[in-house]
Amino acid sequence: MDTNRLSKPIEDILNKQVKKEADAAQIYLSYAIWADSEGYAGVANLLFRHSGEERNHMMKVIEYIQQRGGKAKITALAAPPKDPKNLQECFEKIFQHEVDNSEAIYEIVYLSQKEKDWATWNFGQWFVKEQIEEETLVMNLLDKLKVAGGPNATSESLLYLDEKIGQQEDDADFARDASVANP
Ligand code: OFO
Repeated sequence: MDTNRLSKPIEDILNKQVKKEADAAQIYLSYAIWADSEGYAGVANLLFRHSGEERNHMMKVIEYIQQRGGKAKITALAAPPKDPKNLQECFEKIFQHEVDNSEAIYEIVYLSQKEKDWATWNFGQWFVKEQIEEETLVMNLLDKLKVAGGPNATSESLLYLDEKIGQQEDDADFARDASVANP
């Protein structure tokens, strides 16, 4: 008896998302290493933690596929992007990445609506909400950098900004309480 409750297109798009989340974890990891090497310890801390969060997103999708009787697929990962030139480019690239990811989530929700797969539609809503938070998080980083002087920020203002971002750790509950159930 076939107990798979996911259609082939839904299972495929969810598996595409598994890879996207794994790729995202690699992107954040590579930018975190870049930030650390540049001396931005606060930014590196945030990005390292966020990499873990992306991996938890991947696990959440895998768990859902398995729970619905499908089969999650693990594939090769994309190479991470090359190092950014500066913090401005780092935050801009991350923002673009999050927007692209939101689009991918919307595609899942759209397809599930088209197929009347309300379980997947409901599952997708968690990610829709999460993407609002993630886009806001990066918009706030860009805003802070703008106030610090943007691409022309002085070393002093960047040092101050980095310290401030590093201090975000305690109120960043996404990182503090992260788990598969609560990524
Ligand atoms: Fe950056 O978010 Fe996953 O989905």
